[in-house]
Amino acid sequence: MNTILQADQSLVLIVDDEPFIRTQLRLSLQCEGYQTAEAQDGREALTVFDQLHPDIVLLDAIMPDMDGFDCCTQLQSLDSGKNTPILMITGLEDQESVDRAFEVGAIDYVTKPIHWPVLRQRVRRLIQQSQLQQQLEAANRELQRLVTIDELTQVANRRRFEEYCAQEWQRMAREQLPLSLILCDVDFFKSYNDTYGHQAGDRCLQEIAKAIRNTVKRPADLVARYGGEEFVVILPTTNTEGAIVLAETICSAVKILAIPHRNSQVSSYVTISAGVSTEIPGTDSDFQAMITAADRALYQAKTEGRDRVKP
Ligand code: GH3
Ligand code: MG
Ligand code: MG
Ligand code: MG
Repeated sequence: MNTILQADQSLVLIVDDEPFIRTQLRLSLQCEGYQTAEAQDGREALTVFDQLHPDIVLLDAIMPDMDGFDCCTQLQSLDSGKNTPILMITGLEDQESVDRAFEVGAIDYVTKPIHWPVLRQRVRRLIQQSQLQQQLEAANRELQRLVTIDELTQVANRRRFEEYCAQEWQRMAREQLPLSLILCDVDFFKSYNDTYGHQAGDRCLQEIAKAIRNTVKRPADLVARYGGEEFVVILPTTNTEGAIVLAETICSAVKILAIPHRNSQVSSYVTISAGVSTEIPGTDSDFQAMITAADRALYQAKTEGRDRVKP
């Protein structure tokens, strides 16, 4: 194994059992400005790959111990290997070998003796394509984040809530299990803004969102910002009693943040009120009635004095 590491050049992993071919490839690639790493069989290639995460693998087919086909299969099964182009370089020209190389996931295939002008173009193109692919995937992830996450509080947004609620409504309908909803609203928040300013109001919402998120722990539960100072929690497979217990815990978690609110009429700290509703969904209905019920319960909590939970 021979490695030269520099910061900003693509790394090519050369895998071949013949030292002469490795040397020839190494020198040619280094002339082009690539970094190189080497392995002399499939097994060593897996180890080097795992350590160095190369940008491309040039893989010989026939090698002792683990051949190129098996090595290619194993690289493809690695999380970090799925997106790395593997170019097979081999003396085998029969149809079966070519077919097999593509079946195990090689992205391209060149035969020996190596025709260097062709190989250098292929290496360059494959690395460019793979980098472009990675940029696209990163942009896609960011887009997905932007359309589903509330920018201020970093919990799910209203759109994600509607989508997830519809999905879980159908799932609970199929399994005939209860779906619960907690709708939370900050008490006297208008006067909080009036007293401490809108920016302090924003920070307050961020802290409340974090407190709710830290309280809601099951992977299937979803916390979302429903509107201005309202948050909603979806609880699949949860009955009313369970939802009330969690709603009480959320209210306490917000209260013990001890965010001063000198103009609240119920406490010297920021508090929230919560409405809880539960349904065993039917396949022919939707979740709107459950939201209306939670909203009604929230209104009840407000009129009965705030800083409380109502089913
Ligand atoms: P109640 O106890 O009845 O809920 O009273 P309230 O004052 O909380 O209710 P109201 O609906 O009158 O006021 C809600 C306030 O929340 C008004 C609005 O300016 C504020 N608000 C909504 N979204 C945001 C936000 O993103 N940032 C800040 N700082 N304030 C917000
Ligand atoms: Mg060989
Ligand atoms: Mg409100
Ligand atoms: Mg409010």
